[in-house]
Amino acid sequence: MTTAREVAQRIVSGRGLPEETAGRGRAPANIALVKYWGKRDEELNLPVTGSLSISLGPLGSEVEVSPAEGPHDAIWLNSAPQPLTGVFARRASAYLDLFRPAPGYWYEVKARNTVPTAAGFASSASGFAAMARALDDLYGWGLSIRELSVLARLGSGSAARSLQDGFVEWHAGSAPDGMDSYGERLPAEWPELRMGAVVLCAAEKPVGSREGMKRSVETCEFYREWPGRVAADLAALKDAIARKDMAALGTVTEGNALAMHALMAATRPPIVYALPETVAAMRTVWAARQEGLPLWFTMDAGPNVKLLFEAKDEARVRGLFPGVQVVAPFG
Ligand code: 2P0
Repeated sequence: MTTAREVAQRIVSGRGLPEETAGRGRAPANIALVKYWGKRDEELNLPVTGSLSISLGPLGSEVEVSPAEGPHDAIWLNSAPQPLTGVFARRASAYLDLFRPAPGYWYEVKARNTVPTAAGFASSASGFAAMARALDDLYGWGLSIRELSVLARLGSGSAARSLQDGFVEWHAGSAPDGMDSYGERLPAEWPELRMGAVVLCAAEKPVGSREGMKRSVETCEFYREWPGRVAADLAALKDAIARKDMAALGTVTEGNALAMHALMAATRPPIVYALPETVAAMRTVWAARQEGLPLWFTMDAGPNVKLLFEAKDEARVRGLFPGVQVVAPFG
């Protein structure tokens, strides 16, 4: 048995009701303000550091899981059957392997993203969080948010942060089995906060984040500085959130993203996700801020830019970035 299956079975065995005909779950996408980049355990997706994200409310994933006839899983994404050899179906089936009651037991999975595909918010995080919820519903396990977060993490690290709305901190934990590595919501509301997605390039990224972060841990000589930087950024960000200090939140968020991209650039071979358009967008933000607009950005493992600002400044932000898709994380 793999370690991941052993951990999953430890959480769910002995629980549950007779299987339903289908289980359903939904989960929000999340954008990290302090980023996750690097694992201490690749099979269990255990991170080197904690991270902190904001969930995107209704934007995310919905998943329905039901037992199937076989002789293989049937995986659907946005109403389209997925080829079994494709990345999406292979990752979904590998995740289902953690839960099958017996070998040769098959599932049908219908996944739907409630994020416009080109919005730049799509991620595996909401998909695996919704899948964990759908399995919990199918089997009636009645798991806690913390247990669901651990299960979702086994599918994708950042999925640990997609079980709740609002600000969610993923505790790195230290246990070898990862039972203390889960997402927890901060007791904070910030209704005026807005996040904007600026899509600059929808093409597939040259290096996936799974491969990229592994490469950084192994070859980037500055990686040893990263845990200390993240610890300081997490403390400063939690303080900014508690005080609803937009400038402090923006400063920490933008600086942390740039530090992560510096790590990527110093990885061997180097990983540079920014395109000329990315740098131009960054300069637009800096110039606007110089002129008094409280606007900051963050970037993930790709060339697109996400903006952070407050509702009162939305019109000015739209003026600068006409195609921006704006989300109100607190509804
Ligand atoms: C994050 N990223 O904190 C960071 C910032 C990308 C850059 O989490 O291998 O898809 O499934 O654990 O969660 C993307 O990594 O990686 C990610 P796995 P995941 O949002």
